[in-house]
Amino acid sequence: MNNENLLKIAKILDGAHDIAVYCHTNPDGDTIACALSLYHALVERGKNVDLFCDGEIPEKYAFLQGSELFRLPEKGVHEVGIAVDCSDLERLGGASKSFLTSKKRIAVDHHKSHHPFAEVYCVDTNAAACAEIVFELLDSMNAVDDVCAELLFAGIVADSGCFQYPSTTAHTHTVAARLLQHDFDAADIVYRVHRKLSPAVFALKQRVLGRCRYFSEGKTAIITFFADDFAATGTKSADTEGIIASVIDIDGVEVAFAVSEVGDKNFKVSVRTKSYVDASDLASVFGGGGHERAAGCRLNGFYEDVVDKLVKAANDRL
Ligand SMILES: [Mn+2]
Repeated sequence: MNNENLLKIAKILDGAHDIAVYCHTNPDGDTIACALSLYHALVERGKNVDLFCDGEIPEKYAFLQGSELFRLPEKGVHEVGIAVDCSDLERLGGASKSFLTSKKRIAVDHHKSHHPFAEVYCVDTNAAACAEIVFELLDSMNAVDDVCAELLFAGIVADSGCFQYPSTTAHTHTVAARLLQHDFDAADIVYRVHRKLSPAVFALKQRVLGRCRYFSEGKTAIITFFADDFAATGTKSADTEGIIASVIDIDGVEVAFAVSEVGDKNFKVSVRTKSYVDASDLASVFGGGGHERAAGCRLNGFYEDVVDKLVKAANDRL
């Protein structure tokens, strides 16, 4: 991490009165937590702060203090604009114009694909969550209080899969340990951010996991979300998130596919691999991509043909 840039950012924020904080589109727990902790810390210091996000805050994050204060991007020039967890200008969506009108522009991010778009930026690609970097920033300003600690902890839990993804480092745990010295209910945050699910999503999970299919002598497993499943449970495609984790966790399974029927003969496929198959390479067979252990692609055709193609691609790599 570039501490010099972090100190520079702290100085700019300290000297400014009128600040706008920007999240990325389809906001996740990390970008929301970073923005809200900055908001809280800066307001505590008497700053005038606006929170902008081109997109709705997911219901699960509505409990975070200040989440109701996000507004859609609007006109108005701020002294300083700071974007959190955004890898490039496009990630700000409709808020990019507003960001560009800020007199001074700052970015704090942790994406490997970060493409510099701000005058002053701090990017640490080793951070499991952008919240780790925002912690360093606020800590250098002596601004981390109980509210900031709770928010930043939520951001880290969200982006590290509750300290489970390979991106989790000793530094992630060190920051978490510092945050846990504050007064907030960490177990409650873990429940709300990482484990909580609605009865509707539980019903969806129950239907779909009950029909899990095995191939390649148990090394490949496929679950399928048919349009009927969404209709019967009152859920939508976005609710499938995370369900595949239960499938790749099965002992012996090396490749897991979650196939979602998103249209007529149109399927969205999530790929997870356990130890030696490259998920992004597998997804690339069908024009998709992603990371080594998690990737995605889209396939058209009859359902059984889609399954055959996926199983064959998996077999070629097992
Ligand atoms: Mn992030």
